[in-house]
Amino acid sequence: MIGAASCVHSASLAQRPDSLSTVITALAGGVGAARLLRGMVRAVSASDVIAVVNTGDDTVLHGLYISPDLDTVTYTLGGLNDDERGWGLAGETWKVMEALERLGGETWFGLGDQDLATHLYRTQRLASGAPLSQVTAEITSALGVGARLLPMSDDPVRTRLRLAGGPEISFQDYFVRRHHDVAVEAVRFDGAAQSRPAPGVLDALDRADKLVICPSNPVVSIGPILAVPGVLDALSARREDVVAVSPIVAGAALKGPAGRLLVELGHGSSVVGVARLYAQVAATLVIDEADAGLATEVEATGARCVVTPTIMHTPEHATTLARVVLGGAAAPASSTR
Ligand code: FO1
Repeated sequence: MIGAASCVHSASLAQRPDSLSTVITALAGGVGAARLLRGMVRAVSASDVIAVVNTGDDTVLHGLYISPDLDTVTYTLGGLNDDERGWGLAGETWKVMEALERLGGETWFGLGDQDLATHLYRTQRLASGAPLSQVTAEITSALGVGARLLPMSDDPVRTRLRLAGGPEISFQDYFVRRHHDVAVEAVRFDGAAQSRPAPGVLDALDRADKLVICPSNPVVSIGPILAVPGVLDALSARREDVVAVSPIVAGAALKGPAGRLLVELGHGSSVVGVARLYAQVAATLVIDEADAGLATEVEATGARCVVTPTIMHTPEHATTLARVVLGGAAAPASSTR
């Protein structure tokens, strides 16, 4: 496999002929994934896109079940998200948080007034016995999302981080409360071994024409999805059809702690470290032009390397990137959401 293909410039992929109705299954974390998925549903029919979304970040606060990555992807594909913040809803107000602060309640995790409706709805539906996958389908349908979003599992899987020389904490404690500004020595996915893929997940991996690993944190966003029994095997079996997009550009993550975590956990903060982490599951790694000098090292890991601009400043940039990632093999937009 090593050296089987030389480094490919994005233009040569984009010249491939289009084909109608190419089903794409993407593994997705939060903001970076949401942006690429928004590009995908502009590049192909939204109904041809399935996203398997990380739920390792999920948490219960104030008695409410919060599923941040599902909500970030849902709001972005529904055209409702706050683009600058990346998470939450555009035009959000924070009156409930202000009132909670006056009471001395916990406000380190910002829940906007409109966003709270999502968590209220989800919590009530889960309490009445509906699985997360069913509730997700209800929410995405109500918010006009054309793509199919699947939680990685209906069972609880929780990302836990052990701080260097310190305690083990929850993902949101690490990410939001401590601003991911603390050293981590280990990560584990509590409950993963007992979990089952949500209905439709393995089928989506088996049957997709193309599979994409979105530019999400390989350790704490994609890692939990791969930890659900059956997912790693299903993806490895499709390795030749899997394209991963590096979330690392010029040695650092554009957003969040991916760069820092990769270093702390011994993988190194470069596209080469990302290529090594995905060696078993992805035959192709898309890297940014800023990292073109590392393409040969990426290919030495056994991956085909595609060099292209990967920073999604605007939805148009995301659409261009999506077309490159899909190798031009997808139909032109029939949905422009
Ligand atoms: N991220 C923050 O940095 N601060 C917050 O207060 C915060 C609140 C929040 C509420 C709902 C939601 O769906 C997401 C929220 N996020 C917040 C984002 C989220 O915690 C992370 O971006 C993801 O878990 C990492 O992908």
